[in-house]
Amino acid sequence: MTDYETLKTAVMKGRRNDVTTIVQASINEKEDLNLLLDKGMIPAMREIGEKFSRNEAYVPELLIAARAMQAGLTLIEPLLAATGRQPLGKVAVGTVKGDLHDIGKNLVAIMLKGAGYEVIDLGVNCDCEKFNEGVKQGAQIVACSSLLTTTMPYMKDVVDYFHGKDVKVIIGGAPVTQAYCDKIGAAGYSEDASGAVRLVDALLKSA
Ligand code: B1M
Repeated sequence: MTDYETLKTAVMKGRRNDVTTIVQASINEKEDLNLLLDKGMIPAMREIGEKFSRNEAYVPELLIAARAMQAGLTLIEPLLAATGRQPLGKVAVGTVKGDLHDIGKNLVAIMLKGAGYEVIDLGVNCDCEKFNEGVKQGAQIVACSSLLTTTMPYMKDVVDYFHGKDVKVIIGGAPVTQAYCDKIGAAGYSEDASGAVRLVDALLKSA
């Protein structure tokens, strides 16, 4: 029987091989894979994300935890798809037009996946039409990332593009602020990746 605390610690510490071994053993034993996610891996990513928000963990730790999480997910995902586990919701993430920075966006995507959301990763340099592709695939939320003061204004184009449509646009990235979010009428802003998870949780709960 899987020790979920051991699995959680292995993800948080970024011990990819340990995660793979534990997850594979659980699969071999035909254990409930939802429990692996709900009691081990997802709480691990949530906790490391919270530590990151409190400056108790840093980008490299987040990335190695994410890599360990991904190693486990790679084993579990096809099996879960076959059992029909429902994701909590669908989010399209992308870095806005003109901007090629993707490390923060990738962290947001990983944290959302880790929290149980289905993520459509649209990549970098996304224009409104590209974001709309995510919406056409069922995304209820569009999460835009920008790292440059020159690309940040494009977030308003995205907000305006989806105005009146049944989709919420949320924004983040180093130069972005809550004041900017309020100014352009986005549905929400978060400072970091775990904040993005909390924001999506709140927006989908209130929908
Ligand atoms: Co660039 N770059 N860069 N760069 N780069 C910055 C952003 C810069 C601040 C460096 C500097 O001058 N001090 C500066 C921007 C200045 C400004 O606009 N005010 C800059 C510049 C100028 C440029 C170029 C123009 C340089 C040039 O070519 N002359 C060029 C632009 C290219 C382009 O995009 N068109 C450029 C290129 C690059 C590299 C390709 C070399 C590389 C990117 C590699 C990659 O991403 N694959 C790069 C890097 C690495 C950086 C720095 C050093 C690090 C960015 C990073 O990854 N941070 C950066 C300086 C810095 O930030 N100290 C810099 C780590 C990451 C985890 O943080 O992305 O902020 P961040 O994401 C956070 C939060 O912001 C938030 O969550 C994440 C995790 O907590 N978040 C969201 C992000 N997106 C979110 C979306 C959400 C919610 C939260 O949705 C709801």
